[in-house]
Amino acid sequence: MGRKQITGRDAFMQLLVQEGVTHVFGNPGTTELALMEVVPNYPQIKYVLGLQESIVLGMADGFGRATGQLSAVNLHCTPGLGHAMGALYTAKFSGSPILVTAGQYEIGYGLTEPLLYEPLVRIAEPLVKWSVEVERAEDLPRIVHRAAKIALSPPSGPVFISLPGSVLDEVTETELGHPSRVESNVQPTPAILHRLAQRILSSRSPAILAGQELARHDCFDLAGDFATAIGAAVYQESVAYNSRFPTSHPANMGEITRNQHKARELLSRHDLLLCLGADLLRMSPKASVEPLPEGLPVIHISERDWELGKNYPTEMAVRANVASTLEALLSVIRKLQTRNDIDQAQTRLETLQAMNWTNRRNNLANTLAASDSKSPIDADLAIYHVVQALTPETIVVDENPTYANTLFKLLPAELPDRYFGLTSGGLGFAMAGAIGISLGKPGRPVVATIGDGSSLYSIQSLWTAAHLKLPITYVIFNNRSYQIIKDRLLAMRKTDRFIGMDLSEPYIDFISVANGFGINAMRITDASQIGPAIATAIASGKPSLVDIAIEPSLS
Ligand SMILES: Cc1ncc(C[n+]2csc(CCOP(=O)(O)OP(=O)(O)O)c2C)c(N)n1
Ligand SMILES: [Mg+2]
Repeated sequence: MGRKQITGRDAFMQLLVQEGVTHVFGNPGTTELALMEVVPNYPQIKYVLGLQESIVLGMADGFGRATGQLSAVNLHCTPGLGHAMGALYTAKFSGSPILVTAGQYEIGYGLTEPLLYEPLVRIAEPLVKWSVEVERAEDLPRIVHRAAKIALSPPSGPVFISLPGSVLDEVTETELGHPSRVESNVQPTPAILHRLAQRILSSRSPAILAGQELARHDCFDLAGDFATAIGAAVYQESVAYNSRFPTSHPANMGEITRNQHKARELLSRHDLLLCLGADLLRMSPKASVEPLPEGLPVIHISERDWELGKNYPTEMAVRANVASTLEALLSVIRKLQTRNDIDQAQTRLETLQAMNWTNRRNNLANTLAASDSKSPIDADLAIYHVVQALTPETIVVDENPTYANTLFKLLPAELPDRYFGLTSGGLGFAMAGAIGISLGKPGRPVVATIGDGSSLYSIQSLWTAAHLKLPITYVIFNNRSYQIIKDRLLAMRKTDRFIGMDLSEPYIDFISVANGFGINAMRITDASQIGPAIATAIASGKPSLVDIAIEPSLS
């Protein structure tokens, strides 16, 4: 494409097309009108309206997590960016490659401090990989291409571009250039692979911490073969960003958890920790012990260099693509393994099987299947019935603070895109994220299991799901409270004087709320109704909401 006269707004849209952007998630205001004027001229890009900016960003985050592809967001200047900040914080941890943009006043006019004005770059800056304001239309190609390159290069993540109206309306003569992609599928040198293999083979009881990058690089089979070859126990990293390792693998031992004492106890059984594309034990509240036993040697392979050697000494820290590294490493290990190594790995695997995920899942499922139903419904039993009703291709999006642990124990997850969960700890992702995930995985049913409290941070996402007629089933675990906060007040502060933790008086009528947004909804008070309700909702291919009356319990 040669030099040509073009407006800033057209240049911006054409650059998005060039960069492969298929979706712009937005919420428009006056400062976005220059873009809204030309959006209809680019039908290859779908504009997805969210009714609050945290939802807009959450949808883009879901899309990024489901596809790994670049998307764009267009927010309404200062208040819009402000609303989106919590969701931007979440997207930072999910690593979604998003070009976040906001409309800004004409360059210079902000000096008079009109309504809605504040410099935007410094607001977004702490949460993005690059934050910039475009000052001249002729800079748009360089800025958009650079921003896309930064967003997509590992560690991927959101970037921010402030778009002043005067730049979008400027006519410029410029070349649009071309996208650049950083080839980051790198693996260690043969010498390093050899050292890694020898070190791993010297271990008598290795453990693997399986992390988000295994799903991102779609290498579950390979990771499974690797764990089998070395006879390692596999724990799933402490934050459930996504599915992290096939649950049916005999060495899958379940979640490492964010309980420092438990993680430490589990890891103390091992003489080497292999952290594969995972965070090394990202925790939540403080505890009296470190989750990593002192002196436990660590090998960490990750493309996110910030995570390497971050909190703990690491014997071998390798910045590389986890999939190609495991592939190369496995073949070196197979060459170096003695008969004795192979036998010992096999013996370790056999020992693990008695207590592996599958075994414990079967025990728990049998107990729950035999348990009596009561009303309101026991949460574990409700999760069991939801899980039993899922089809294999269903994607689960979860934001269920108290009950997520039961879900991990019961949900079979063989595929990297089976499950998407918490990334930052901030609530409000799942209602909106389910929409982005559904857009990114057309044809796949999505079931979003969400706490009543969590759902209300972004409940008007229901409208976008209805508007786009997406096959999403929202399942509300309705215990009429912020149960986890109550549990923690009791456990950590030894008091049960609960102020600000009940969602009753008035009772929130989710059926009316859902109906009001154009969504079919059903209230469930008996566990036996759960399976049929979920199955019907999934089969309908339409958005729906299932509100389950859950027994609030103080555990
Ligand atoms: C944005 C945000 N605000 C507040 C919190 C604190 N918080 C964590 S869990 C929780 C309660 C969630 O309630 P609900 O979804 O009903 O789950 P339950 O605890 O009842 O299982 C709250 C308020 C948070 N993590 N993020
Ligand atoms: Mg609740």
